[in-house]
Formats: sequence, C-alpha cells, structure tokens
Amino acid sequence: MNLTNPLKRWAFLAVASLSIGGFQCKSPQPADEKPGNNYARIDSTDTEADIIRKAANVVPSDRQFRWQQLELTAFIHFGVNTFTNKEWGDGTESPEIFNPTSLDADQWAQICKAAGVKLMILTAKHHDGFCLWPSKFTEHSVKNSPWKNGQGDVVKEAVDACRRVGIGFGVYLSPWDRNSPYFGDSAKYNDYFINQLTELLTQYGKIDEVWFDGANGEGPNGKQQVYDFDRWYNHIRELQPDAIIAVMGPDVRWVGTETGYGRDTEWSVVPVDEQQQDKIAQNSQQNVSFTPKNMMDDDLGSRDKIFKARSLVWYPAETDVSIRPGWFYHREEDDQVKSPEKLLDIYFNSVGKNGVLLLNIPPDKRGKIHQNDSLSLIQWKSLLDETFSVNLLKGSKVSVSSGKFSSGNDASGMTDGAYSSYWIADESDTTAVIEFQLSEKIKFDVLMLQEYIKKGQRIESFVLEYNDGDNWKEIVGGTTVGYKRLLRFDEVDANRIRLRITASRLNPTIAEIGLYRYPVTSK
Ligand code: FUL
Repeated sequence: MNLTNPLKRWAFLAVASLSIGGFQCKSPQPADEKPGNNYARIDSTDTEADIIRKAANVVPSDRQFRWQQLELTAFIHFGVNTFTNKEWGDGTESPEIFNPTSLDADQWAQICKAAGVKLMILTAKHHDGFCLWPSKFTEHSVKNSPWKNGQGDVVKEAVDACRRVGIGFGVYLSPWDRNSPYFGDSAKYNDYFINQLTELLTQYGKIDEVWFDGANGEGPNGKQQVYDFDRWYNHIRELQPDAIIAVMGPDVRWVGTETGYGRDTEWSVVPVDEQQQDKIAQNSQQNVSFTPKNMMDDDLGSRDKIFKARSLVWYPAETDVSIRPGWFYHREEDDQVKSPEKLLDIYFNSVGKNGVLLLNIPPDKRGKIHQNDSLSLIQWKSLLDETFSVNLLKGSKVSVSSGKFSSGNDASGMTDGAYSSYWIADESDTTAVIEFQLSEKIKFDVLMLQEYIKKGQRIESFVLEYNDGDNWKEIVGGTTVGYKRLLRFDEVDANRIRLRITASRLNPTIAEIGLYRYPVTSK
C-alpha cells in the first residue's frame, strides 16, 4: 500500500472514526465555558454572540501552554534508513546494518541547544519497526546490531545528552510498523504497542512529547490495523502526565504541510465534530479526548467555522520541516541543506504564524550531525539573535485607548520581553488603539505581536500605522496573532507608531509588542 506524504496521515481516518462511533457515551456534562478550560461545548440554543464568547474563553491546558512557549523543537530522524539510504524502510532490513561509527548524541543535543532549540524528538521507531532501544518485545532492534556489540541504547544516549544541556526530550513512535508480525492483527498489535510505550515511558525518566504519525499500511495478513488511540493516550497520561501527545494526538495538531510554512490566519481554537463532543466534555482533554480529523483546510477556526461547530477545543499547530529535502540523512543531499536565511524565513512563517517549529536535523552514518547542517543552524541562530535582541519600542511613551495592565499602571510590560506581563482592553471593547511615542525616529521593518493566550486567542484583525507628521499611514495589517505573530515589511522611519486592533472576539490582550530590523544579510 502506497501512502504518499502528507495525505497518508489521514489515511487511517475512516478507521479512527469507527472507534469513535463505538464509544459508549455517558450522559453529557453541562456546558462549561469557565475561563481555564481548553474546550467549550456549543449548545443548540447558543447565539452567534454566545459562540464567540465561548471561543474567546477557550485557553491552553498547562501542558499546551508550556509546549507553545518552546517555540523551537527539533526532530532527529535516525535509524536503519540512515544506512540503507531510504526514507521508508520496509521492515526486512537486517539489524546488522545499523552500525554508526562514532555516534555522538551529545553533539546532537549541543547543536540543538546552540541553535536555541528547547526540545529534541528522536525517531525511537520509524515505519520499518526497528527500535533504537533494546526492546524486549522484538528482535528488530539495536540489541541485534553490531553497534556497541548489541549493548547500545540510542534512546538512553539521546535522553542523557538532552538532560546534560538542559533541553527537553520526546519520542517518535511510529504506529505503522512494517516489521511486526502482529501488525494488522489489531488487538495483538495494540498490546505490542502498549508494551513499547511502557518501555519508553518508564525507563528513561521524564518524556516531554510523544509524537504519532497517522500512516497505516496493510499488515502481513492483508488486514488493516485498527489503532487503539484511546488506550494509548490513556496509557501515556498515566505514565507521563505532562507529556504532549502530538499530531495523531489530542494536544497538538499537524499544521498541514511539511514545508515549514503555516497559515496566515492560524486559530488555536478549532471545532471538533459532533461525535467527539461528549468525549471531550467528559474528559476535558485530561485523559482521552479525541482523534484528530483532517486539519489541512485553509480555514480551521474562523467565525464561519465555529458557528457550525458543536464543540471547540484548544488545538494548536506544530509546523514540521526538514533542514534537508529528506527526513533521513542522504549524502547526496549534503549541498541541499537549508540556508540560515531560508531557516529565518521559515521561523517567520512557523513560530511567527502562531505555531511551534519542529525542525528535522538527521544525523549521518557516523551518528553525527553533518557540518553543513550545524553551520547553517548556528548562523541561523545568530540571525535570530541579531534580529530580536533589541526591541526598538522599549522606552517609548505608551497610551492605550482603554484597559489595564497586569502589573499596575505599567505599560512597559508590553515591551519588557516577559510574556507574563500583559495589557487587556476594557471588557466592553473589541477594538483598541495602542500608541507609541518615541523621543527619536526609529527605522524598522519587522513587527512582533503576542497575545496573552492564558486569556484565550481573540484578535481577528489588526493594522500597524505610523504618523508622518500629518497623517496616519498604514504599514502592514494582519488577521490572527495568537502566541506569536511576525510580519516583515518595507523599512519605515518614524517616531509615532500605533497598533490598531480592528476586530477581536471579546476584549483583546497584548503580552508583547516589538519592532525590529531584519538582518541586512538576509534581505
Ligand atoms: C511522516 C513520515 O512518513 C516521514 O517519514 C517522517 O517521519 C515525517 C515526520 O512523518 O509522515
């Protein structure tokens, strides 16, 4: 069965919805839209204004909030494919081919750290079923490889390396397993998968993210495997309650492309379908919540969409892309590593579009990250630092059309670089103006905005303007903001600047606003 990327992620959906259909609902809970909930149920009597109010009050769970603030995460695709020069193995590879000559997980973690990456996710098992840890439940693992005489454990080396540099660690565990004889024999394979999860989630200390892909090919018996996502999610919640379950999971959704470019309008509050609402109400995403639906449309969370919804959840976007054309290392791609400038553009279009970037950096046959990749990453980090080190609005005189600041009367909370200090407009206002007066003119071509998402995602449109001495002139405009929005435009030279929030679901917030200059070398 050929499941081409990226649509294959959804190939399993028919199967998934069967399992949802089979879920026995208890009597529904009453609607709950108290601030602090990451879901809201829409009642048939709700007016459009009620729905807007509910959407504006859906907020991230604690684990989603922690995850969103990571901004930069890395994928490490490594395994038998590294040695066969393939992207997808078929599970028939001999474990003997896995033999990195100088595997150095410290190098991976140090490069991640130096590039500003906050969490590293390792492909503990890809679709070929080969386990990078010595699993007790299969022979298809490093325990049968010549590497370290079968005594090695890549997962352990990677976790330890991440701990040493102080970044988080996550595992990619492919549900689709082209080696396992159980695959397609649903109950048996689901048990096998639980055993593998148990190993990974109990033997290595804290695991911060579990990443599931949706690929699902035919088993050796010609049957389609039915993944027991509910059971897997519950198991993860039990063993690692703080871990994010990503992509084929309830906490984080796939942005819908593998280019590193997210949507201009990216809502973290999206509808979930009718069948799933009672599950969500009962579980509040604490345990099992739902199996994701196709999240590839251009518009996921506009008013149009939410007016038709039965429930709304906080379900933010993760934007994955590889630094090379492939996910695994291939020598012939050594000169196709993305440049620092390209990575900066990707940053603007992923983190800067209300997403978390998941950037893949595949180690080579030595078990090391190639110097072309590390060089590009380090130069990218310099560009990021160069761009964002000085907020040109700092020290300006600020006036706001209404509202209050989280820290007394202090407007500087919006430009202090601390996310926790924010401004919120008066409750009755869904538009607002924030004006900045500087003592001297500044030159800028980048805008950074952040909403305080602990109050929800609310801003629907905004415009940045400057005063040329006589009139206000538009510089740039946008729709959603969310956790972070970055916009580039032609250079402006001004000392009176204002942000007009032109539409918002309830009163808007701003945690940070910044003006910067794009690095000269990248223009
Ligand atoms: C996909 C997989 O098929 C690719 O090989 C890669 O792991 C990517 C991140 O997810 O769906």
